[in-house]
Amino acid sequence: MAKRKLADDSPNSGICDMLNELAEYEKNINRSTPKFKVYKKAMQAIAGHSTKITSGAEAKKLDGVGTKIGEKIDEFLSTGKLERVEKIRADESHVAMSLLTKVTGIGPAAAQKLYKDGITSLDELRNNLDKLNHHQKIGVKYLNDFNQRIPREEVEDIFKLVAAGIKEVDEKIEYKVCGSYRRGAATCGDVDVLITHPDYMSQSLKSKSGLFLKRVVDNLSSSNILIDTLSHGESKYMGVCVLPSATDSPTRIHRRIDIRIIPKDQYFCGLLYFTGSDTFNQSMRAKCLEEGFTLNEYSLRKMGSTGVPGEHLPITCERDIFDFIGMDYVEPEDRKS
Ligand code: DCP
Ligand code: MG
Ligand code: MN
Repeated sequence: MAKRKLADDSPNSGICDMLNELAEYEKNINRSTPKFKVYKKAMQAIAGHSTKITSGAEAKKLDGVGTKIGEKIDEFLSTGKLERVEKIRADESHVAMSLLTKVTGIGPAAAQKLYKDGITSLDELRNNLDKLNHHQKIGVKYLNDFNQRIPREEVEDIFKLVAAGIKEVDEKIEYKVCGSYRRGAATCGDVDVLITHPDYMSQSLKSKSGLFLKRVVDNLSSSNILIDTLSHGESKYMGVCVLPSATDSPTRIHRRIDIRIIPKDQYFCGLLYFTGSDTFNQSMRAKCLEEGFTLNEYSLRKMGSTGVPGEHLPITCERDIFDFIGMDYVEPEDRKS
């Protein structure tokens, strides 16, 4: 979810906003994933830097910041703006598409289609709900709420209720909050919950995973913790949650929640994946390929000489995955890029 400001509390939030705007432009208008990733990676490196950056040269010392971005930072620091960003802001299609892609479920392709159909504002979107799928309609309904970051403490409050609801279904279900929360973020875009059960192994009947997840979702829905569904598949639920009015939360903002179930024997690959960050996952997968392994959210496998991956390697903790590929263990808090 790169849709909200990631770095409001960073001393370099101006630079981060600039890079975010360039990233969004590359994604939405130029449809260039490599350039989007370059800007995003630089933005994340700078967002994680705790002191104010005073020159492009200083920024370039950070992993992920190259010469061209260094030059842009110099221009931004000396003039307070960037010519390229000013041009982008004058591009009507970019303005419309950045707005449309703020809605969960509307990606660049859908935004482009809506824009071609003449939809350029949220009011027009609300008047054309028939052009949207279910996920996107819910996205429009809660647009304001979903674009607000969730304070870490609220994630904890939500999770307490979710955990109680999970235990009611089955004491043996194991669960953990992953995503940006597990990486120690002060604010999160959504609540990411991973669950597993000792009776649910990758060899189990597929329907069994659906059963545990469905029972958890049904229970949390009946106690009004989950109040809307974006999608609900065999192993992945995407929905909307809210703290009940009885809790002493000052707000009742609707929050995005994802719940995934992973077979117990694949739990740690799932945990690693779901903890992210997405860019950290990408670089770790790249490292795996270099070392002759293939990693995904279910397994780590050694690539055979014919290019066919072998059996799932035995993994009993996250550290095992790092050990197999000869990479130093990285704590969740440090899994940035
Ligand atoms: N993930 C991934 N690649 C994606 C999407 C997700 O590897 N394209 C993994 C890494 C993410 C995790 O799933 O950390 C959870 O996805 P989120 O979109 O919830 O991302 P975060 O929790 O990291 O950030 P946010 O605070 O925006 O929710
Ligand atoms: Mg998340
Ligand atoms: Mn998520």
